Amino acid sequence: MATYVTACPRNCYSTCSLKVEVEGQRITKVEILPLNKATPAGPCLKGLSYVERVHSEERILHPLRRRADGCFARVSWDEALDEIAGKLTDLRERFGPQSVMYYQASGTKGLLNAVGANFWRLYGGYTGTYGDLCWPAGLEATRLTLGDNKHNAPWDLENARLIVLWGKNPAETNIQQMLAIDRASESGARLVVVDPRRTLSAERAELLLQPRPGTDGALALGLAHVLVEQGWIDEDFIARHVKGFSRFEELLLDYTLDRVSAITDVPQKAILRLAELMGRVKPMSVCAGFGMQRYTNSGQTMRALIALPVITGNIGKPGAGWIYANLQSAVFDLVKDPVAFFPPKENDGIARISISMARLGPDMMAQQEPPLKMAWVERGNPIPQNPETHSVIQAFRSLDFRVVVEQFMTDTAREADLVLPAKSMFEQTDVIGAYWHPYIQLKQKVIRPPGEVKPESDIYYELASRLGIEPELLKGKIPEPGDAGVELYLRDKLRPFPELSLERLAEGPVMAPGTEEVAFESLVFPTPSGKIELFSEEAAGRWGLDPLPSFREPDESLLGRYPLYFMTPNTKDRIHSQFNNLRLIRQFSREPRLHIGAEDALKRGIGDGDFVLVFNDRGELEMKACLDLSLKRGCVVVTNGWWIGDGGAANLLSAARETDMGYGAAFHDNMVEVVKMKEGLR
Ligand SMILES: Nc1nc2c(c(=O)[nH]1)N[C@H]1C(S)=C(S)[C@@H](COP(=O)(O)OP(=O)(O)OC[C@H]3O[C@@H](n4cnc5c(=O)[nH]c(N)nc54)[C@H](O)[C@@H]3O)O[C@H]1N2
Ligand SMILES: Nc1nc2c(c(=O)[nH]1)N[C@H]1C(S)=C(S)[C@@H](COP(=O)(O)OP(=O)(O)OC[C@H]3O[C@@H](n4cnc5c(=O)[nH]c(N)nc54)[C@H](O)[C@@H]3O)O[C@H]1N2
Ligand SMILES: [Mo]
Repeated sequence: MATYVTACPRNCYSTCSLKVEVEGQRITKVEILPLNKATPAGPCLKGLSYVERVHSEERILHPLRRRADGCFARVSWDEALDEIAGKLTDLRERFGPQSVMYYQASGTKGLLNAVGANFWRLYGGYTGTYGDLCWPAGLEATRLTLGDNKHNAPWDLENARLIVLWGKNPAETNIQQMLAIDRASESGARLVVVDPRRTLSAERAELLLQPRPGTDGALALGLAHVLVEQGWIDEDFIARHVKGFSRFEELLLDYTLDRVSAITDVPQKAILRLAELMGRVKPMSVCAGFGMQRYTNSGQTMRALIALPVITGNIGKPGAGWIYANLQSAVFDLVKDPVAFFPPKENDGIARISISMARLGPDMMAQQEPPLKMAWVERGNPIPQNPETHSVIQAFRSLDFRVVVEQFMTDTAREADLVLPAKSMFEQTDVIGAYWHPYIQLKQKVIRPPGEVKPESDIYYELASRLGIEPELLKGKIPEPGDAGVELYLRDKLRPFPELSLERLAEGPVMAPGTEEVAFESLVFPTPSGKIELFSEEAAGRWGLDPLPSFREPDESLLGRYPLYFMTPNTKDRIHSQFNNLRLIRQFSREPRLHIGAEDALKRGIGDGDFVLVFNDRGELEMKACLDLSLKRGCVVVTNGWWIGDGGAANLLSAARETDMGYGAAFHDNMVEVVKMKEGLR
């Protein structure tokens, strides 16, 4: 038996350091490696299920070709790669390289992910995507306000005396943050949650505010109104470091307690209580999740939220801050997010067309000159995960040729002509960062890829040689197949950072060079004015928005066509569409359920376990109802990530729509009706 140090590369805050035990070519145990100060305990349920996931009999181990009858049959790598190279050559000649779409998403972190784009550039260009499904409205709001996306180290939360979890549910999505919250609570810190659902994270909170979805901007402005009125602000901090406070103060006049209470459906008393805590208890950390930044008004919402730690002077101090995204470990990126998500400039030297991640389906179908003919998908499952699933399916079906690189037969892989088997996290070495803690980590290869699995970098290398691309051109861009090639590639990327040698990383996590454990401690803000910008000309210039973070009702509730907010949060049982096919996970999460409150259920004659139809004008889902007293009236919930075959693919109901800034996806701006299915319909 051998033990290795590695790290989990899933798209998750925690990005845990792990220790794995290996016997022969089998992973036998996955444990936490407590050297990472942010992830001292764990692993989560998914971490425990890796033992099953890697060796699952459902894993795709060979290239598969769709036959004329629609079934998949095993083909050799030579057949698969020859066919792809033939298509690529033909399409480039007839329509140009941009007739091929390269789609990649959040399946795994790593420096080697860049190899894909390197290949497609060498191919001569491609159609790519801009924006992101996850968090860019909040990233852009933070960049506009504070100048940079960074926050205090996760363990610093213990120093907070007031913790506000706003639209974040770490008990399910960032379990180690709950450890810091526990330690803070033991020494007397106060905990408040703002979420339309009474989440697992709210169990220990002294106060839960349940705003109507999408109205958090108004709530934040109402809180700021009370803070200013009561003099609970840090005037000295504001005078030195804040731009636009007097105009912000004027804006607040409109957000009186009674108006805000009416908009948000939060009792005035609760708003006053939270304002008083924010005004009197210091230091305060506002831990903002991603929930409220996936609406059509989200960027402005997030700007209004950031104003709360700003006007109370809770920036640049231990235990304080705006805890949203910590990109301090993104040292390898030349431009830090969110700018990285913006559409590439016309003249960036690469013949590239870029379409919106949020409007993937409609934009794929709308593309002309050249029209899309082929798609290559890796590290993503866009059919259930991108908005407007039916249009994504239609767009994929309208192509001539589809390649999906996958570990499992997902909804997207099922649409492919060729499915290529993908590596797991244990089968190729890579270097990964994180977006919550500041560590850089080595994700080690600890077993050989099973069956005929090849890492993407090998697949690209072999395709490149089939396309006649000179090996000279691949240097530093696509590693030679095999471990030595990968090592060379990684050493090259690490060269500018002597503290990040592969040897050092093999011992455990290393804090990124230049990490500030207390972010913005120097009170330098890289905004145009050098100050924190509550008034942002860039917000107006770039996004056509009010330079102040004024509140606007989200599109769908403005329309008022359907009565129920359709919420699709994450769950402890999955990372988005991954893990749910495993036996361990199925024991916790067998089938999708429509969670609905008692009042909304009674009104519709729905009982617990009844089959219901959830619908709007974009689609419908059929599933069992689960009566749930933790929900705000008017809200129903299906966790996202179910596959179409499970009957719970939430994006069948969402609209392909962008957020007001940052090119995010406004999935959550989604309203539905629910009816009980008539007996006999099932
Ligand atoms: N176990 C697990 N962990 C994960 C993931 C996972 O899928 N599973 N995914 C990872 C990824 S990629 C992400 S992006 C993060 C997400 O991490 P979180 O942001 O913590 O999770 P979400 O479920 O997206 O949203 C958080 C909360 O926002 C609430 N919410 C929705 N709309 C509103 C609103 O209008 N106002 C307010 N105040 N709250 C609202 C939801 O009820 C939910 O409880 O988690 C990461 N960690
Ligand atoms: N309605 C609704 N929709 C949402 C959300 C929501 O809250 N509500 N959340 C959104 C968010 S925050 C996110 S981040 C996205 C996530 O959506 P995606 O980025 O599409 O992520 P996953 O669903 O995790 O799918 C990743 C796929 O990558 C595969 N994979 C894993 N490792 C590798 C690898 O090394 N190589 C290859 N080739 N494949 C690999 C996995 O098997 C999996 O099928 O979903 C978004 N969709
Ligand atoms: Mo995400």
